Amino acid sequence: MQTLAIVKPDAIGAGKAGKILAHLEEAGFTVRAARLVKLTRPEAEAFYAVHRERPFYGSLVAFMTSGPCLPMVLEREDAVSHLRTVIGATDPAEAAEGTVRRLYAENKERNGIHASDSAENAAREIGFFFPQAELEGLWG
Ligand code: FUP
Repeated sequence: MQTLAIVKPDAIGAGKAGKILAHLEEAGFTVRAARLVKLTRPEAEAFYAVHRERPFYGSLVAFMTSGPCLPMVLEREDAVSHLRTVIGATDPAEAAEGTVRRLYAENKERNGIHASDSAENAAREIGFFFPQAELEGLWG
């Protein structure tokens, strides 16, 4: 099973990408695809469209377009729910000890990493960043 993670601009800027990737690999995930990208405003708005009525939406879009981020396709058994456990709660201050957000993130907005929250969203979010042909070409 696959899911989508994004190492966010705060973690990339702080030089934490390598540590986060090692953490994810040690948690049993295989990296199936990855790419460093700088989201445009329309891309970030579309990715977080589900949150467009929330008060933090504008600030979240500004943050997500502030620098490069690293979307990646991760694979392991029970990938969606396992990755949610490994990254921890949205607010790093509330995230469990040893989780990616607790270890490497700053605050509720600059929270280091995104992970899909359902199998349906994982499929949609993987497709947002990685065309099927590109995924097949990497491993075929
Ligand atoms: P999560 O699934 O843990 O990433 O959290 P949500 O889907 O609830 O929120 C998506 C993103 O919105 C978070 F990663 C960070 C941002 N956010 C804020 O900036 N402020 C908030 O109060 C809640 C979320």
